[in-house]
Amino acid sequence: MKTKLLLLTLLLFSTAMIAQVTANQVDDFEDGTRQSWEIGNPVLAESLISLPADGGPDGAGDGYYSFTTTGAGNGAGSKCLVYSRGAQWSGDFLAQGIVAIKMDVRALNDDVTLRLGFAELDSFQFPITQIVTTNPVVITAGSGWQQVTFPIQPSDFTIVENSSGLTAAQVLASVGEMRILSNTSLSWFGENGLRTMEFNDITASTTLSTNENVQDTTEFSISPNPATTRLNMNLPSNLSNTTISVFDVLGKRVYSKEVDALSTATVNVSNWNSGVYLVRISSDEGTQTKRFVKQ
Ligand SMILES: [Ca+2]
Repeated sequence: MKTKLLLLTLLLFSTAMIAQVTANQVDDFEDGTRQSWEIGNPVLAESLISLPADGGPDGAGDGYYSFTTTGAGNGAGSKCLVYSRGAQWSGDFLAQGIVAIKMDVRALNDDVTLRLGFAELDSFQFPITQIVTTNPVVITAGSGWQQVTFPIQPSDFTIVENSSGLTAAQVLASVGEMRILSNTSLSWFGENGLRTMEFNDITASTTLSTNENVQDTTEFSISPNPATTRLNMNLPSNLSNTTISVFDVLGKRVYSKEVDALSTATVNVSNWNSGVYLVRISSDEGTQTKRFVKQ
């Protein structure tokens, strides 16, 4: 009896200590850790997961999370799937007003068909109702970093396993596990096959808009995008000490120019290699970054 009471006390204590999801939290992978994203085998994780310190969407100094499946079998690491259990992606997403999960994603060597999954767990940490986003987001291999938005209203989900009879809304109010998986079918599990999927800035967003950190009147714009010869930029009129910088996907700066007191700027890109670039506008008012594709 005493042992049971002690266990119960420990269980309650540890439950209270579990991190809870918070609106606008971000996993940016700048601290060199997996930030609770696992594949189910800590030893395999050491070889299948890497945490490069450079080469995220912002180039040099932007760390990210990279997972390559073993591509075969049924064990941990074989399927295109990572999960966070009993950590910062647990708790009540609805009460926090979180309506979307946003992240930067890159696929190497094969396309990924991304879905988000959420589950309520029982006291043994087993999932008892599992929901998965009905509409996947397909990331084409080799297309560079893409910012994706997963709406997570209850109606965005399909219940794929249900041993406790919960609704999607009930799961979202008591999440114990969140997962990111690639599967062309609606499934709680990832698909087999050799794939590398990479993540950055996994964000618990309270808005569905695709670019929340820039306001309309202070936003710069790029046209055309993609472009073959000219990159035209419209700059907000309120900026001072403005510098335009362009980086390639490896974080190498390929262009830089001070453009004070200009509302438009044009860069000749006809000699640039095809691919994805990041255009950064730095000024006294702050920094904005957008992706640009050279065809
Ligand atoms: Ca990062």
